[in-house]
Amino acid sequence: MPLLPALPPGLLDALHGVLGARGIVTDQADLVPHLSDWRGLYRGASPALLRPGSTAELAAAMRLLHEAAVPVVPQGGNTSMVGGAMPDESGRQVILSLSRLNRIRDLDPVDMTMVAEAGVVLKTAQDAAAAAGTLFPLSLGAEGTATIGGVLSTNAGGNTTVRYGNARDLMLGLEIVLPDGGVINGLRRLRKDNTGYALRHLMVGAEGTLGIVTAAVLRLFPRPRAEAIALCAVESEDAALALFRRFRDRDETAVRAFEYMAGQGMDLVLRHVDGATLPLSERADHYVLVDLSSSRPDADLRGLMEGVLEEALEAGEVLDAALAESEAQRAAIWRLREEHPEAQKREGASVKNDVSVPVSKVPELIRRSNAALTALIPGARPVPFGHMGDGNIHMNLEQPEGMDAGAFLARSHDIMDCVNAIVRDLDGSFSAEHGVGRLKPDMLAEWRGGAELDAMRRIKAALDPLGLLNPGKVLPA
Ligand code: FAD
Ligand code: 2HG
Ligand code: ZN
Repeated sequence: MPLLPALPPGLLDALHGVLGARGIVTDQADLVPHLSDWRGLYRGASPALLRPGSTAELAAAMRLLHEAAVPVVPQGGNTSMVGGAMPDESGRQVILSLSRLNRIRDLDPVDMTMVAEAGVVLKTAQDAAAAAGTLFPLSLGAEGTATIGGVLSTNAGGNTTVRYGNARDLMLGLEIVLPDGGVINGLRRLRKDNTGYALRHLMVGAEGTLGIVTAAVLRLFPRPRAEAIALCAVESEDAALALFRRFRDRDETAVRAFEYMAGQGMDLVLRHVDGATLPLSERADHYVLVDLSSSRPDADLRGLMEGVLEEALEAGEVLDAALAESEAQRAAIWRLREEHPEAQKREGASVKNDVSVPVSKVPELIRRSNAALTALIPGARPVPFGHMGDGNIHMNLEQPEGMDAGAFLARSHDIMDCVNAIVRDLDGSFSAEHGVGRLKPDMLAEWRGGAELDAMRRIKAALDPLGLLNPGKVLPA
């Protein structure tokens, strides 16, 4: 296959000139991991992967690509659940990897800020914060691979949104390279900064369609000095919500995560994940993981946990509970939750619905969706789980045992429509935290049509008039 078939002659040499040999990959064998996504939904083609080593190199490369009108797909850890970082099949779209922009430029425990480049892996940022005696609280299953650029560009949520907010809430400033190579140096570590339009917030959640995030000022928090974690079997979805309210009413600031898991999903984890065991006396249809933390060393979180669970046991909401007694038990309980996506994948084909509703409506969402989905595809297995404390449930559906995976996936749109109809009825959203990507632009058109979509299109046209940044993502064609 000829190299860079679709790139104008001379561009490759010019890119070599600004990026150097390490900064450009054209060998198709080396591109393979960048051409398919975690879910296996898409397989793209690309003439080249660019790996700039600095913001200046990236800006120079963007200028060249802009002059040549070559489309660019930004890619961080490539853990997108909606094909956001995938090039299309045309072979014309260049992939821009931020992997070499991986320095933590600064960490200030007085300002409680960290300046991290886009390619810093989320876990590395968490570890750097911890090493400085602080906390960077964003936490999600893909944190060993997902990057700071990716989590900001998707406005990722994860497990701790209930307490710390989502990625947007954890960002104070951004360095951005625009589609024409212009650089916005907005790395201000200010809590107050009302200077014109907040362009930094426009980039968060834009999924690489408006600009490239090259570095960010992130907020840090005091590190936890007391923790208590429990896995509970609960009587129903309503009981799970009632338990959340009990904790919140007692001490709102203590709840770091409150995660719901259906029995079906836990069964899959226990079946597919090596060493996974249930620390409860028997299987249940509903579980919650309660994670409490405080920066006060004298906070009696164990007392809080035991007190609330006792009340909930008496009320019949909680059926059984296991409190972690050690770091190993804490990790084992979290593993039961975090392995849900992998266990579902190992079981077979599944369709994901990353939806949110007002917290009060989560039980109704789960109950109605379960009923509607099993009526739609008899034998299919609803696997709702996720971030109950912030209203975001992954209302996923696992294929019926023995059904052909292709035949099941052919029903994907029916399945998503089925859940979305309920979500709409409950005043929710079709994309809570994973984004729109390549999978859901049609939904965006349907849900956010009229003036809202029109305003989005005008913003896109103003910042990227040639439509070169991540084409085919977020906005419908
Ligand atoms: P990528 O997948 O590489 O890219 C995501 C999007 O951002 C793409 O549109 C890409 O073009 C754009 N992009 C990437 N970097 C930049 C940049 N520097 N500038 C501009 N645009 C950029 N998500 C959650 O919110 N909560 C979860 O709990 C969660 N759990 C997950 C668990 C698993 C097992 C997996 C596989 C994924 C999970 N995700 C979750 C989804 C995913 O991890 C997040 O969307 C994450 O933010 C993506 O980061 P990334 O670096 O992999 O980005
Ligand atoms: C999680 O919360 C992720 O584990 C992935 O957002 C959800 O697999 C999913 O649907
Ligand atoms: Zn999630």
